[in-house]
Amino acid sequence: MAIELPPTPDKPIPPHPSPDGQDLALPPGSALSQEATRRTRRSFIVGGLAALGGVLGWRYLLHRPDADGTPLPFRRVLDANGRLSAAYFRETRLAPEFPKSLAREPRQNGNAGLQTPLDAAAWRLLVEPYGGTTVREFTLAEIKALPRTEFTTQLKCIEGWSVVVNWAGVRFADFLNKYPIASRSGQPITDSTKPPADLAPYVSVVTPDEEYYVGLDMQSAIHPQTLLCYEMNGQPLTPEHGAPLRLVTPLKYGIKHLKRIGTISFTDERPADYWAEQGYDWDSGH
Ligand SMILES: Nc1nc2c(c(=O)[nH]1)N[C@H]1C(S)=C(S)[C@@H](COP(=O)(O)O)O[C@H]1N2
Ligand SMILES: [Mo]
Repeated sequence: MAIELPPTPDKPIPPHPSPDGQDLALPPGSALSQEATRRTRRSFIVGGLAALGGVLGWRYLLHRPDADGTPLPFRRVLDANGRLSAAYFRETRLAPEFPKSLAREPRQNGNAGLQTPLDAAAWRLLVEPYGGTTVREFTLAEIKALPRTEFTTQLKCIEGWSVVVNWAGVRFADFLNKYPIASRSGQPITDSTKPPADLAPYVSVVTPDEEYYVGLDMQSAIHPQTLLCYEMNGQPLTPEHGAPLRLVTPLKYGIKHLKRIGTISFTDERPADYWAEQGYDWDSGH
């Protein structure tokens, strides 16, 4: 008997190793270092109890009820490890970078939101400040006036292909440092690992015609490799690759690299996302 399965996205490509020599120091006060402190204290207590309990205690541990096939106390440690690695990824993980000489032209993939001809002179980036009502307008020249960041990373499409591409633009975090419109208090982002407490939790990015739209969690949006990108492989973006401004966020699949940004807004709830609505993972990290 044939079982009809709903269409599902391709299996994600397994994560590749992070570059060597990363600084493993934990940012003080971060969720990660608090967890580490808590666990140190906890292991001290657990160590004392184990010494007291000896073999009897050990037997008790092994005969506690199972959770997912693992004795409960061990399952708790596994879960804590899971939380730790999630915190580590959020705070310090970088996509691997490649020599610029390996960069290639990616195929044009996906043209939702690119159907109308681009009027480059009339284009503006529109940003709705968090908790505000007055939309801010930015010209491409104003965006290019901000600090430039360039890197060469892999663009991975969820369909199963990838290509090394050199990107240049403005870090979204640098944009929010100069224009502090993502926190209610108007505080800038001076350090993406220590964002203001009242920063919006989500960012919505939409094409000018609203045909393509993606949502990002703020942690990903202010990651040091997330760009408002205006150049690909040393040339201004062409219309089919997202001129005049596109998103680049290399820890996520290509579906999040929205081409031809129209409006950016900040939200309390997960914003609508074109491919998430088709059943793909909302985060789409790899
Ligand atoms: N506006 C818009 N942006 C988009 C898409 C789209 O259909 N419309 N497709 C996405 C997908 S699935 C991929 S893989 C990348 C591909 O970028 P490229 O065409 O520059 O290679 O663009 C992303 N950005
Ligand atoms: Mo894609």
